[in-house]
Amino acid sequence: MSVMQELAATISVLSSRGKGILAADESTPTITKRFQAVGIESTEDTRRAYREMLINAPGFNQYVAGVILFEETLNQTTSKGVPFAQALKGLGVLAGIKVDKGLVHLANTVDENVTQGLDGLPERLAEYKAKGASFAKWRATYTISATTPSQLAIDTNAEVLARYAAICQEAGIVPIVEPEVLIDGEHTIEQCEAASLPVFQAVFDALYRHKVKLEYIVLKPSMVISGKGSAQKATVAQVAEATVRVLRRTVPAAVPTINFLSGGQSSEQATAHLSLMNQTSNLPWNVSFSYARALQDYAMKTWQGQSANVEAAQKAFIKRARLNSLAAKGEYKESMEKEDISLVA
Ligand code: 5MM
Repeated sequence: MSVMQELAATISVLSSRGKGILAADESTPTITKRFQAVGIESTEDTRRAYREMLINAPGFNQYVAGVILFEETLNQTTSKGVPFAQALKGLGVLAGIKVDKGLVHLANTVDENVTQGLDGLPERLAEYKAKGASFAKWRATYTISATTPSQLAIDTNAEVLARYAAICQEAGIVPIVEPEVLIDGEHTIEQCEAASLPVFQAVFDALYRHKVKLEYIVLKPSMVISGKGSAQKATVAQVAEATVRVLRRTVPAAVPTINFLSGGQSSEQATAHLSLMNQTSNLPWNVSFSYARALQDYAMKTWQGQSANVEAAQKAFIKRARLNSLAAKGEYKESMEKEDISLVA
């Protein structure tokens, strides 16, 4: 298969309507923080058992087209001795891999970051591909304050995201391009809109400069939303409207699929926002999810690291996966939150 055929095959699965991506690629410090918050010890084995519990949830492949893994998980096997990527393949689900090496301070800025990990990326991609990964993920973050995001942070992160995406495509790996305007802060939705517009614009300028084929990327943006500490909480309708407005102004129709991150929203909010966006007419892209917390929070709390809780945790996970699958078609209703809809349709 040629590189272009590989990219086409992968993107056609990832952009399936009504399916999304499970982000299970928390680095060890991040998953440890999440586990500790609910009283679970973080060891190589608990992380493996937790992620195996998620991918073994009955019916999960009806709602999820791909799972982003952390390198540790890609190198692990399930309790049956099957490598994770192979276990996913058996379910008809694609394996992806977080390839960025995290955030570092961007020199000559005040508390802004750039994402690192380009050195040796082609070699790492070849290794990940041999292990079964067909797509990758790279996250850049931007903070909102009176002086940020700075033009320097916007330009630098856009350039790095585009270089990563070009390197992935050359290797036959579909890149998830993830610019995250962080929800932390007291900003209003208007301030978030004003910050998100140049961020997404710069990302697409850089993708163009680096000759990235937009037909073979997944865009994973943050939604346009009021800050966590804002006194003026934006409504679901305001978030859906502002997000669609910004994306229409910045994201070419050649991009097949936009899969949002949840970024610290509650599980219910992330689902409601996605569904309302999908009720907008004439969206040029598939609009779906690539959530970590909004898919996993209830499941993680329910699991508690106990095998006796696996079934209940899987039900909690499938409920969120199914509601988000409905939201990706604009068919979610708040009343569904109270229904026992965890069983496979
Ligand atoms: C923004 O984080 C991504 C989506 O997760 P949420 O839906 O919870 O916002 C997520 O894929 C993230 O990039 C990974 O968890 C890796 O994060 P770290 O902090 O471990 O690099």
